[in-house]
Amino acid sequence: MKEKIQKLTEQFGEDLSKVTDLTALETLRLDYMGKKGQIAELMKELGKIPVEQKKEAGQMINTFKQDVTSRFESKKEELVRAEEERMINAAEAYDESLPTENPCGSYHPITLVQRELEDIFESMGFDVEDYNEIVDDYHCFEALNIPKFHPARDMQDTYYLSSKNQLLKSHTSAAQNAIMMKYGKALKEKDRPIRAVFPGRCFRNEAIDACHENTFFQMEGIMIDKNISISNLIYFMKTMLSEVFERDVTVRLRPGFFPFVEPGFELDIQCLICGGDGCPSCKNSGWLELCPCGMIHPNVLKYGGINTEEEPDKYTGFAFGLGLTRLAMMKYGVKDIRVFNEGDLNALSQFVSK
Ligand code: FA5
Repeated sequence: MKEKIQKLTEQFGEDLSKVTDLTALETLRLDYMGKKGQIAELMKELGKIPVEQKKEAGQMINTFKQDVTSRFESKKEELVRAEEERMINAAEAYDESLPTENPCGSYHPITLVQRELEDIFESMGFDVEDYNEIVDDYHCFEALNIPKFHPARDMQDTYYLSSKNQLLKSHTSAAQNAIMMKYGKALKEKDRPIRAVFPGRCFRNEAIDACHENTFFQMEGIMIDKNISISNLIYFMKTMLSEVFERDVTVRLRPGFFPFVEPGFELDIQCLICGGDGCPSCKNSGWLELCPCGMIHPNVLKYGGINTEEEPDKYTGFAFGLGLTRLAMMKYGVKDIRVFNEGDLNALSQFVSK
């Protein structure tokens, strides 16, 4: 047993030194620590050896296991750090002062990110919906459980138009009610879950800085069916982020208040410009608010014609409001949000779809 463990220790060191990415590391972990891995084999052999040798052999296996675990963890940290550095350097590779070499024009980076997300959500069965930029007070606020004079209206400094109770859409949630109305019948009569994403331009009277614009894009999503829970929400958020960034990104979920969801969450992403150390792009916090979300409030489902007074809990759903412009900042390593609206072709033509 002793010799075998010694050999395995050497072999593990050799195997580990050849690992250069997280996928290979996971394969190696399974080889050694998986259900049918080397350590499990050793445990099986332990059952067969004489009783008087068992104690020593068991200790040796334990030491080996601890050694494998700790070396595995250090390697993982090393690989994650290297990947983060690669991302940060890639972010720095973007240079807005470079002259453009593209005579044909190119898609705006927000368009590229939007299309990529639409593809991801379509592959998960979501419909992509369009909605107006000028909306009325009812859709933007009241149908979302924000009555007139509710303090939550202060969260969005809105541009009201002089005519007919209209305003510039301050968030994509303004489309929720119309989408519930559009698909509610199929949900109730054909058991077809409502799954929709709706990207759109939003307007707010903001103090502009490196991560706030007065005109920016969001992509909203809702899913409504019987028995939809927070687990469904978290699954969709995780899948979407790992598909967009094609790697694990560090996110945190914390409670957040929005009158149209209960419970509500803020989903923040660790800033990919500074790697979490703090910079102007993340207001020196190391984190960027990216995608608030939550379970749709019962009143909103009622106003959308989904649930009735008789069966107020029949259907449940989640909603999220992704900051598309901020996502583009993180994805392409753009340090200042103003780049997207400035119309500088040198800067804007550098982005390409994957
Ligand atoms: C909302 O707009 C909610 N409607 C989102 C929501 C939908 C919550 C569904 C729950 C359920 P918020 O104001 O935090 O929430 O904006 C959402 C995201 O849009 C922010 O996290 C941020 O990424 C982006 N965003 C907000 N304001 C700006 C701005 N001025 N400039 C750029 N991006 C912004």
